[in-house]
Amino acid sequence: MKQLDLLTLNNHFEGDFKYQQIYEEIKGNVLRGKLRAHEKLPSKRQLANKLKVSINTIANAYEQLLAEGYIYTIERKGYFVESGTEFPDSGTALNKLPADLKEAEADGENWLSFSHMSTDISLFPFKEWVKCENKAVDNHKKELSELGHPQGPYQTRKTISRMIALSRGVDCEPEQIVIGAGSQLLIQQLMGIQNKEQVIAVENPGYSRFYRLLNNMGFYVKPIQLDDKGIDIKKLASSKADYIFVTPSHQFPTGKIMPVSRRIELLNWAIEKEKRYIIEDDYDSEFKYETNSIPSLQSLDRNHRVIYTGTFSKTLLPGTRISYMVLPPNLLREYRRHYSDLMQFSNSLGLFTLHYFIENGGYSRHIKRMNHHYEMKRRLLMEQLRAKFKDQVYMEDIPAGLHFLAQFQTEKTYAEIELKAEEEELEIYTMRRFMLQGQEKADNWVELVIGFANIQEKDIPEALNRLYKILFL
Ligand code: 76U
Repeated sequence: MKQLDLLTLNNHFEGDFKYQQIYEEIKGNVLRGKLRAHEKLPSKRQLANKLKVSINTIANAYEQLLAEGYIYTIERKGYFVESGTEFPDSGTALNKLPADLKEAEADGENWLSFSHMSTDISLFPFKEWVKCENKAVDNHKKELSELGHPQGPYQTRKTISRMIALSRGVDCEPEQIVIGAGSQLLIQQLMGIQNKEQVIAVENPGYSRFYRLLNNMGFYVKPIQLDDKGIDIKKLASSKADYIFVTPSHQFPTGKIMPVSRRIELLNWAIEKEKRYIIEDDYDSEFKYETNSIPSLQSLDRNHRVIYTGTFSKTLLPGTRISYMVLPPNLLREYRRHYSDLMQFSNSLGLFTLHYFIENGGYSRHIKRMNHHYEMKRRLLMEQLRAKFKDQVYMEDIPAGLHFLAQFQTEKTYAEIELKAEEEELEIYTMRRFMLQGQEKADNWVELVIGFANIQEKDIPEALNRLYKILFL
């Protein structure tokens, strides 16, 4: 009978996992059809002698091949190749990922960033955070060993509900809070239970990720122009929308703060019809530099028409991935009915850590400190921008958030600016990212969204040199 040792089996098995190499070799021969169905394999002893390895090694390799069904065994006769195991093309190009899917290794060394998406990690209280994490491990072993509540641990929801009652006037029970790994996921869930025939209004300019998400979900999404108070109510009324996404505390990205008169108009629009809702995206309201934080739109609502969403991406770190939404009772009931099968989708350890971080005062201390720090940086950056660009720059001084809008007088197009920014290694976003529909740029002016959280003070002059080259050279 033809046996495996007639094949050119590799004789050099080295290193720690010899059995695995032998297994791979035989497997390859079976798949390529070099070993045919029902051919007999050499006995363990024969093969061990030939390959100068222990019988155990061969036994391990055969065991694995048996377990996966490449070979079978007949008592006292030996091992044979299983039928139906020939698959000649397998293995080739398996590891070859097409070039368009390959990710470049980060080469961020020389890059500077005016991104509005990051926070300043240099002042993050890691020690305190880790202490809270240790406390979470000590106190919650039982919960950590189980699947948690799909909306996140009750304790954390209770802490969040107390905190947003104090800081934002949000009126809710812990039951109404859904914690999730990112606002997009939460919005996707919330809108997943709505009728797809609905029109959804969003602010224009606005948050393109929500805009695209809603579009991809199949909704008809209508970008609504802003006036100097925020969303234009007349345009909203004529849009036929029953849902609106707004950022009243700090319009994204223009920074406008919606005055109470417009908030009341918006709430009145909502109660004109049953099942009309306002999604209040309160993504960075913790940063207000001259006034106290303005109460949320939800705090004015008496009819359960506002869905409030908040995030820890700006106050902690974007990578924390902890966001939450507050559902009015009717929507909560629908949510629970629809998602009764869903498992919790954030990390419990992170959520218990957050609970202690808020409870022991670390969170509010951090926000207070960051408010001072960011306000200092915002002022510094604005001063230096004015000094460098003189009357070629226009900025409205809105003391809030982690970014501001700046207009520059230049002939360049957004496409040219984005390309040149890449060359100059400066991360910066133009208004193009936020214009959801229409809106060509004004002649000779461009608008940039300048985030100041990430950039270090000492790097501002160099970043502005690069910006100058991007805009004018
Ligand atoms: C979030 C707006 C308008 C929500 C935001 C952000 O998922 O909780 C910005 C961009 O981290 P999440 O998102 C909160 N609503 O700007 C935060 N900004 C995003 C992350 F930095 C990205 O894509 O322009």
